[in-house]
Amino acid sequence: MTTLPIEEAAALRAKILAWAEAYFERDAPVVPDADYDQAMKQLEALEREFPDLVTPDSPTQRVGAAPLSEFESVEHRLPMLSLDNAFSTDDMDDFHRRVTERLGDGDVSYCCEPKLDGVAVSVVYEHGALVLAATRGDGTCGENITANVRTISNVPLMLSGGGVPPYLEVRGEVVIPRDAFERMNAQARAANEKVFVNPRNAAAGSLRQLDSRITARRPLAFTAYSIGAVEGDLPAAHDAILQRLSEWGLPISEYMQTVSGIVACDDYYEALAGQRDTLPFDIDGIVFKVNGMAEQERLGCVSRAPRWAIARKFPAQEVSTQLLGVDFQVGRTGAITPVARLQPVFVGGVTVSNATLHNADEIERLGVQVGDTVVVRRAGDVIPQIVSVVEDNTSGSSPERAPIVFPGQCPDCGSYVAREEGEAVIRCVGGMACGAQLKAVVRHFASRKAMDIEGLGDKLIDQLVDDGLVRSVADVFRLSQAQLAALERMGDKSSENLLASIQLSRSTTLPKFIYALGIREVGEATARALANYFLEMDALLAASTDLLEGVDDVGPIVARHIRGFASDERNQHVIADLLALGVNWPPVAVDSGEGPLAGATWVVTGKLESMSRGDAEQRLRALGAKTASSVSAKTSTVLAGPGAGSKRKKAEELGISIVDETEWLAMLEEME
Ligand code: 9MJ
Repeated sequence: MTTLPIEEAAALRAKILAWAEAYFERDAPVVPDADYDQAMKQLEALEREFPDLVTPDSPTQRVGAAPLSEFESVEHRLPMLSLDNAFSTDDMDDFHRRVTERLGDGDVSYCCEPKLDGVAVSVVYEHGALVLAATRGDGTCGENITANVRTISNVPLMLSGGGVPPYLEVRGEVVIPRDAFERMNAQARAANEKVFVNPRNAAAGSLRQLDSRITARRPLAFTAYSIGAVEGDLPAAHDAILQRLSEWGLPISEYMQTVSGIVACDDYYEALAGQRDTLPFDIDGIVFKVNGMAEQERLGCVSRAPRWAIARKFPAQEVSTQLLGVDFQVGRTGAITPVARLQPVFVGGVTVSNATLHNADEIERLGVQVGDTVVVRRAGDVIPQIVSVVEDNTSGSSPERAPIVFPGQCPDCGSYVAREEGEAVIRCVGGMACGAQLKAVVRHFASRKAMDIEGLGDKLIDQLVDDGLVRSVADVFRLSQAQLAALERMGDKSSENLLASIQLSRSTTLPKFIYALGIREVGEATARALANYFLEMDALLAASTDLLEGVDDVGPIVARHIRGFASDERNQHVIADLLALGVNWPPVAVDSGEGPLAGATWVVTGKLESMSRGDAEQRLRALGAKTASSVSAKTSTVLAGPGAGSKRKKAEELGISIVDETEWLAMLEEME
C-alpha cells in the first residue's frame, strides 16, 4: 500500500513535533540532531513539492528564515509601557493610596505576578495566526523579530479554541529557564565558546540574531502577561483575560494570583521572595496590577508608566566588587578550582566573599586580574560566579593589578598537576595521598545524602586527616572514643555522640553506599539506577563498560569512570574494609510493581523533616509505588513538605490528593 503525500506529511510533522518537544521543552533529546534534521528535510521537500500541504503550525514554519541584514522598525499601535518601581512596603502603601484616591474606593483587587527578568516582546495575531512580533524598543517603536519569535517552541503559531479576536496583540516576556541556561553555558564552556553572563543577556542575544536558525537552537520560553491593541471582545478583568489567552494556547505564569488589598500584596511578595532561589527562572521582583480593566482605564498613565501597576523590586542578583585575590581549592577528584576572594558584597540576599572562577580557560576568557572590579552574580541556588570585569578597570591603569597564575603543583600536597585531553580542568595526580582530596572525599562520604554521619563536620574531618587518624574512608569506622575525645574541642559527650552516629550510619542502603564512594559523575540518581540494576555491589564492580551503559542515566563517560574506579585495587580494598567493618544494607527491593502502593505514582516535594526527599522516594518505591518528579494527571498522590510551591499548586488544581509528612509517616507505619 502506498502512502499519500498528505499522510506522509502528517506523520513527519507529528514525529518532528514530538522530538522538538523532548528537545526544547524537556531538554531531553530522544534522537540525535542528525535524525531530526533529516526528517525536517524530508518534510520541507514534501511541502515544496505540494505547497498545499503546508499548515500554519508545521514545524517547517518555525525554523529560521534566511538571515536578515537588519531588523525593520515597527511602530506599536499602543505604546509598550514600562513600570514604576517600589522598593518597600511604604512604597506599596503610597501606590495603594494613589490608586484608592483616584478610584474613590478602598477595596481594590490586585493581580500579582512574578516579574520575569527577560526581554519584553509584543506578538500580534490576526484571525488567530501569528503575523508579527516586535521588541519593546523605546516603547513607541520596536524591531520586527517575527522570524525569531516564530522559533520559540511555546509560542503558538496559530491560536486554538473559539472566540479569538480578529486582531489581538499579546505582550509578554521571553526568558531562558535557569537549568537550560546552565546547560547551555556548560556546553559552551566545554567547547571553549562564548558563555553568557546571565539568562537575560542570553535571551536578549538570542532574540537579536539576524539569522533565526541560531535563535531556533536557543532554549527560549515565552510568558504572556498583558495585551496591547485588540479588536474584539475580551473579559473585563486582567486575570480573566490571561486565563482566556491560556485557553487559546498562550503560556501564562502559573504563579499568578489575584488578591484583595495591599496587605495581601505584601504577603504575596514575601511568599514569592522566599521561593525566588528555587524558581525555574530568574525574576527581579513582583508586578502588582489593578485587576479590573475599567479601573485600569480610569487610572490611565503618567508619562510612560501606567498608574494601575507597580513593580516591587528584589535585591539585586548582580553587583560589582573588587577581586582581592585567588585561592586554589582541590576537590574530591583532584580538580583544582580557582576561587575568587572578594571584597564582601550583598548580592541575591546574602553577603558573598567568595566566588568560583571555574578554570583557567574561564580566567582567560574573562581577562580578569587581581585588583579588578568585577561583577558578581548570585542567582538561584547556583554558587556565586564572576561574570564579567567592569570595563573601566581592564585598561591596566589600576596599580595593584596582578595576573592570576595557575599553580604548577598541587597547592596542598605538591604533587604534579595534569590536564586531561579535551578537559578544561587541571587535576592534582596525588589521589588519596593528597590531604585536600582525602578531606573532600571524606566530607562527601559523611554527607547527608551519602552515609549521613551526623556530627562529622568539616573542621573535624580536617583534624582527623591532618592527624593521620583517617587515611581512607574506612578509617572512619575504626575511630575509638579515646582518639576522638583527645581531639581539639571534643569532650567525652560529643565524642560519644559522634561514635553513636558513626555506628548508626553502618546500616545504610546500597544506593547511598554507591553514592558515598564518590565515583566521578555518579550522583544520587545514577547511584540509585545502578543499585536497582545490579542489586549487589559485587555485580556492579565486575560490570563491563558495555553492561554499565545499559543502565538508565549511564553514558560512555560515566561507564568509564565507574570501570576505572572498580578496577583500582585501592578502591577494592577500601570497599572490602568497609564491609568488614560492618557497613551493611538491606537487599534492594526489586521494582516488581508489587506492594501496598503498586500502581500508584507519587511525587515528593518541599522539605521533609524526618528524611531526605530521596529517602522518601526510595521508601515509596520499596512499597511498590512509582515516583515522578513532576505532577501530572497520572500522579496519584503528592507528599508535600513545607516550601512545596508550584507542584502543590498544580496538584490542587488537578484535584490530586496531597499528604503532609505526619500523614505520610502514619501511612508508613501501617504499611511497612
Ligand atoms: C514581567 N516582566 O514579568 C509586566 N511583567 O505589565 C509582568 N511585566 C508589565 N507584567 C505592563 N508580569 C507592563 C509591563
